Amino acid sequence: MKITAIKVFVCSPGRNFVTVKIHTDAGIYGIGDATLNGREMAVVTYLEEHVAPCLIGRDAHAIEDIWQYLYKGVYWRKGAVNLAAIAAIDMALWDIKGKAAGLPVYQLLGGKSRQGVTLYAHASGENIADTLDKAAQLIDQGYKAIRLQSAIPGLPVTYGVLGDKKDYYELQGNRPLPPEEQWSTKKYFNLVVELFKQARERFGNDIHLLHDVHSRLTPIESARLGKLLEPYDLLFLEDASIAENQDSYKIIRQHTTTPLAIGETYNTIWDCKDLIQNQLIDYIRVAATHAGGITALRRIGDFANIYNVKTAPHGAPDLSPICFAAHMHLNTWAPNFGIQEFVGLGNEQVKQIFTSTVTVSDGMAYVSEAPGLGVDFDETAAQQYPYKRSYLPVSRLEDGTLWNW
Ligand code: GCO
Ligand code: MG
Repeated sequence: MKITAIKVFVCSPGRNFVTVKIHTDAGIYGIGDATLNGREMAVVTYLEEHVAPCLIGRDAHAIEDIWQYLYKGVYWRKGAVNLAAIAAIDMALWDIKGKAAGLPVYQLLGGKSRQGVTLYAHASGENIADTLDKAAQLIDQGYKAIRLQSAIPGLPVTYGVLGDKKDYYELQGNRPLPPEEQWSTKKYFNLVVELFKQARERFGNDIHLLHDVHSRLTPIESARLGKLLEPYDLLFLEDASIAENQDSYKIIRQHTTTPLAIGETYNTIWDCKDLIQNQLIDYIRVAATHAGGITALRRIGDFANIYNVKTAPHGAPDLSPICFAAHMHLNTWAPNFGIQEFVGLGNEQVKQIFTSTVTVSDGMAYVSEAPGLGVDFDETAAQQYPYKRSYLPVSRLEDGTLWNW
């Protein structure tokens, strides 16, 4: 089965998505997600100019060889743009293999390890009461795990809080340049411990609670936060600190038993190898779209399993429903799956363009038995929503110093 064409699409149904479609001479096609938020067109050019020409005529079944060809075969290796491109090709090839075999991808990975995939939903509010009201609504809908984020008194909008935007799908669109936000670790500490104290008082001990620090603390500050949050029993504390220096997590680890999660910005296993093998984290959050597709995530997941690290794939709205479907197949199979982040199946335009067979009920998600990834892409519908240049915000300390957003 030979690859005959590779097409790249960019659409913006509320936010930008980059989608790859691979056609074969057997009449089967596959799709993959190559969205790199705020740098979308770099991946498009990389795919069209540097990747697609090398793959025409190759055997669509040779997933591993094509992965190695695009990774090892490129002298430069690594990189967010490179790995997003490889990821999309890889997902599309798994989709094709599944369709050719008449099997859903999870069957090709080894079959079901569980009946359904546990999700964690987001409650993001303007203050503690608002966040907890939103969490209560999610609990009523059946979610058993909730991520809590709240605006910080004295600071304008920060990560995880919607401000004047109606929902996650409207975070992008009319930003000619990156918006600037503000950060104060002192103000944050005052808020966050109180948020979890009140959450436990209101919801008791059976619900799982999570929180995303979004990398804004130093390791010793994270260690202190982990300690202060221990009484409130988090499922995990996400992205407490940047771990470009993976050793820095030793500082956090030696002070707190709060479980730690990281990985949504990682591109390869090398970004998390030390964190995993030194058991400095509890959950690895790599995304299929940003870390090289299903082939790479399976490998990272198996490696993590040896060290009792569970998988918890990134599930933000800037990953398309194709990535979510890829995660769902991995989650259904992985023996060490932990939990899947979930922000909904998308707005109406997203659902019109990406028709997914994944179903959600009572805080759980289920893959279908459709061959391949079980998600389709409507090119004509996508054309109605052209690309809009857009950026993630940047963050500064109160004195103007650039900080981690
Ligand atoms: C999360 C993430 C996202 C990222 C986003 C950036 O945990 O879901 O932190 O919200 O900020 O994916 O593009
Ligand atoms: Mg995050």
